[in-house]
Amino acid sequence: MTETVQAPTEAQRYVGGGVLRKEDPELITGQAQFIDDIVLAGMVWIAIVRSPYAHARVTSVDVTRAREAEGVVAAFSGADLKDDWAGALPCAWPIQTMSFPTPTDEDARMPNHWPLATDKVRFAGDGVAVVVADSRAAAKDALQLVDVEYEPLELVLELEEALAEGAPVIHEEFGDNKAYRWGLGDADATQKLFDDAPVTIKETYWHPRLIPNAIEPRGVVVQPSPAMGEYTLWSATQIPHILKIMIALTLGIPETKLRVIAPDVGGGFGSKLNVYAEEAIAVAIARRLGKPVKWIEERSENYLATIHGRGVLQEMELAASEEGKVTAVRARLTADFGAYYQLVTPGIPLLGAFLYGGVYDIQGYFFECTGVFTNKTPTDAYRGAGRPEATYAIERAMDALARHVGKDPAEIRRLNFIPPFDETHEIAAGLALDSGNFEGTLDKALERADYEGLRREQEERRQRGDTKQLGIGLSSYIEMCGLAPSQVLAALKYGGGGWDAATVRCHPTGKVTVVTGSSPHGQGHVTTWAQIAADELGVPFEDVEVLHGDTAVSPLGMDTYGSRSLAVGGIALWNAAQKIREKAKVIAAHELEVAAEDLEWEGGAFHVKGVPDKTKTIPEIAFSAWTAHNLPEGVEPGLEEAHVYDPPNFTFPAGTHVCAVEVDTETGKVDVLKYVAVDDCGNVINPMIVDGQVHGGVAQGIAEALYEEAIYDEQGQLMSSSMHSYRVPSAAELPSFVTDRTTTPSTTNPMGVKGVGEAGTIAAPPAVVNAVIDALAPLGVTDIGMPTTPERVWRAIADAKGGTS
Ligand code: MCN
Repeated sequence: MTETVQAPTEAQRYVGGGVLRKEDPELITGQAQFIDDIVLAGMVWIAIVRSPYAHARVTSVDVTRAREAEGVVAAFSGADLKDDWAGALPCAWPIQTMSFPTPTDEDARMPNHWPLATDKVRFAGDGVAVVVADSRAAAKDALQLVDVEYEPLELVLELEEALAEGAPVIHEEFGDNKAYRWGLGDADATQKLFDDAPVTIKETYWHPRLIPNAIEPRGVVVQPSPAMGEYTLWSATQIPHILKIMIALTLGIPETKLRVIAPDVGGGFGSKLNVYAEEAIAVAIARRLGKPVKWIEERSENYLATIHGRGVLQEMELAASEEGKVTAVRARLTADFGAYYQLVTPGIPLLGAFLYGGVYDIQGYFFECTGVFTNKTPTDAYRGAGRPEATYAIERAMDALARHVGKDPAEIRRLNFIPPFDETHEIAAGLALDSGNFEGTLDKALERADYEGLRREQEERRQRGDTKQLGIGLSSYIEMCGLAPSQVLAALKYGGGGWDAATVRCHPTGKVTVVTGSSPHGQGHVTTWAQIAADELGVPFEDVEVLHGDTAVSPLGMDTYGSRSLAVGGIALWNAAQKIREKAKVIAAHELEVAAEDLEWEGGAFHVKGVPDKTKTIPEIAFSAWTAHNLPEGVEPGLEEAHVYDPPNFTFPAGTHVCAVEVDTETGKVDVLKYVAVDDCGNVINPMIVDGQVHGGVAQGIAEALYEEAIYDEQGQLMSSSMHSYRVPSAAELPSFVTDRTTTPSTTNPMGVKGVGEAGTIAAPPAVVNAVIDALAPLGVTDIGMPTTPERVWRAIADAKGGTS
């Protein structure tokens, strides 16, 4: 696991430089091909009849009237399609209750999730029938002609009521609504540390349900080839490779007969890391009718039928000494899984399970999570997935501890940081961190934020009794990304591997094709992969073409999520490029009539040691390898290499974010005045892309802290069901972010890189909420729930004042 880390050298012309994104000209001139741009001859449209009830028995579904409507080609109920499925929709992470030193439940419960419900509906939006028509409008109009009779059932929406004795049961076969209970750590040893601690902190935090808002909603197009029994499925997905396997299994189609293409995809943020009912239904209809089928999600459907994120209740405890040195952390979660499992629903809490101790040097650790079914849209991965929850809990609790022992939030963090390390460091939760310098990120963030200046201004406002108070919030985070070593995934009961693949093809004309198993949907892999290949092969950046997202072109891959692509897929590419260099070196030595050991790679070419002008470049060798006129004995023609990389460990990016807010104590309005993000993602391939990733992530994190929340009424209807009522912030609500970096190369991989795709979303919520509480601490406010809307802030002030304001 200790490969030598290569920091970018001067000879590397592209890595580390702010190369402009190759993919942008196409995207910003309207030439990209998104799913809705795909139009096939003879194509029919589908639309889904969705339940208006959150919990009801389906007593009858009659599609007769819909079938007779103008433009309608067919209509099917869930029962009509029952035999089309070889299996239910997949859940790839069937968590079993694991043994740990407290009582355990039986194995995890795996409810069947059929593409269309037949017996009962379990959330408002659950599909019950599908209409097929020759236009989108005709399909949509005919939805009203499907006659469905429901027998409404009592419903459960809140976690506590779902777990209560005698609660209505969503999946009756299980007898109650508990999905699983899973734990980590030594409960007794941790309890002892709590018993011995002079200071303990116990806080409760709620992570609201969030609705992912990719700029492009989901969509599917299926082209069947009935004579061959073959299907091409285009989907606005993050995971074409995983989708292919899962659709093959759900529909009983041989995997060899299915090709999945992710065209240009307008963002996903985790919500397109899934296998959705509509994907399976579209293939089923294409198979039945032998016609191309299309479905495009509407934004309001996106709110109901695409997964939600978070929805987690946390009980967070710290044990500490009198001066605030933390000895133990205990976190207990209750997670709202919604009505069904989607692809990785049960695994989301586990992605944070190891990180509730944050960047702090603690001895005792205990985590447990209870997953709960409710009559709401299923939850699953949303940017950060499990890690924002962990970071929020520990960073809020550290501020609570600082207030308790009378220390500055920066001081309490310094007292507790794991000291800098550049070799593996094991933490109490059992992870082996790759490298870290947490205090380094704090120092830089405080300096960039002018922390002392901010504290001075805060004091002045307090002295003056200003109605607008200043608050300063810190968040020092760590995440595990680069998902993941396959063996670790096995231990966590995940159904797939964590490797990724790349192929490098050097063409005789000197051009290079990189085929990657990652599937970017906004992250810029076409650019950063080209930077890596250009430097490793000594070719111009412009000469590298990166292909992705089509299982016929890149058959091997594990796709893009968990900030894994660079640390896994990028390293696969790096390794494939090394294999090219190894083969090229043998050919170069042969042509230059020297031993391979006499060659050195310098400035993007092979040189004979001591004879600098005797050189061979990769494009020259690619041509020789193609003509094959003069190859050394045993060397095959052509210059193409592939590599599949399974990482030995996660990578652990970290950082400190500082947020300064102004809180209007009369109205409760919060304005973010300053936001400084200092992130450490190891060596950086493209600083501009990294900054962009941080910007987007921080915006989403601030949105969670201040604005966004899925709200249901007591009948289980989503009230925040459009962009009018679900508050996605725009640039106008956000300050200009200051981004900076420290560099602690990862020791896990040869490029020393760590992921960055989720850093901002993970770090921002506690930085913002800590700032809001910090502003109001002199008024006695110690807690405000997310999102900290003006109303919540105003009420917190009123409560602290004893109910008057
Ligand atoms: N990078 C770099 N140097 C580093 C780390 C990363 O130059 N040290 C570059 C990478 O080469 C890549 C980008 O930054 O071009 C992100 O890399 P990485 O951290 O490996 O993350 P992934 O590519 O695996 O992206 C997944 C991550 C996740 S999990 C979510 S959710 C998310 C995100 O990326 N969703 C996004 N960023 C998004 N950005 C956009 N525009 N749209 C989404 O849906």
